[in-house]
Amino acid sequence: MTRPEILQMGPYPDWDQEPLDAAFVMHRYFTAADKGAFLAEVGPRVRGIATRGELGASAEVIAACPKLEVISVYGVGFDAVNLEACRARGIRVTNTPDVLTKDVADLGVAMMLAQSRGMIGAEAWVRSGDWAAKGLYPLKRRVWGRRAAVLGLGRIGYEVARRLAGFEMEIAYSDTGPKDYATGWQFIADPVALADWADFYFVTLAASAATRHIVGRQVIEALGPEGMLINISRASNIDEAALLDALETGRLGSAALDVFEGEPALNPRFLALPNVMLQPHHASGTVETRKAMGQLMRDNLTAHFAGRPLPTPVL
Ligand code: 8YV
Repeated sequence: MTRPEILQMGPYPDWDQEPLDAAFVMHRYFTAADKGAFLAEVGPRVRGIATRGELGASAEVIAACPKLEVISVYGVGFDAVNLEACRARGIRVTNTPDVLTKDVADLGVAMMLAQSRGMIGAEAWVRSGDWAAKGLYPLKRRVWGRRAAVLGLGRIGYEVARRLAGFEMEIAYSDTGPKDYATGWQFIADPVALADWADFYFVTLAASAATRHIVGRQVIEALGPEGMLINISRASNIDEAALLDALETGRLGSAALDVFEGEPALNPRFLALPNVMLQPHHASGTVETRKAMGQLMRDNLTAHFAGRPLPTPVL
């Protein structure tokens, strides 16, 4: 049987690449110097795209593959896939939900703790000799007992909130409506009112055109000079220019971010700020989770080409 031809948008670990190469003809888009020429050459033969959450598949890439049947995303977020183009042509889309939920929640909570207690600066305080030279490290803010808001109580938001309950935090959330699985947590529909109430504000919302900049100047200023914003979703959920302005002027206390507009490049204004924690989009980045994501991404492709139901379809 001839192996289906797949356009691969970014690299995967060897434990995924080897089985992919065995089952399919993989065309590595990310290594092509001239991407236009590469697409023009292989696009007409491509039946599947293997991509990652943040890389997705643009309308242009999809249009260059007239025989495209399926796009398999290594990641839960599929906002970077042009769904309109897929719907118009009946192209199936799959993602990797559930397997990454708890690791993403863990990193969000870890960022809150590390940032609130100043752990990165504290490490530098020890290594630089400041501890011996200057004495006690400046006092930081407590986490337990304070108010945590979760914007988007889906799978990841729910796991964040469950973890925060273990820190005896007061929890409130916003979503499309109250959730029956949110017992003991307050529902505050309006994202601005939620920020007004909160000390810590977790953004755990699936990104779409409708949620773009849902965390804007009003939310950021309602959170205020003592508040902390934590983003483990997508950069597009936050108005980054408003965030930078507020961090620079102290209208927002601090932020802990795993995602950035235009990543892996990021706005250099972030680098000059002492009140922001910067992480390289690795909330799902554990060996265990990435292996499960790779397996599920491959299982979706295999099922499609074997004519079986897709394990985790989004379209
Ligand atoms: C990435 C993610 O896919 O799940 C998502 O939506 O953004 C991540 O898990 C991961 O960085 C691999 O590229």
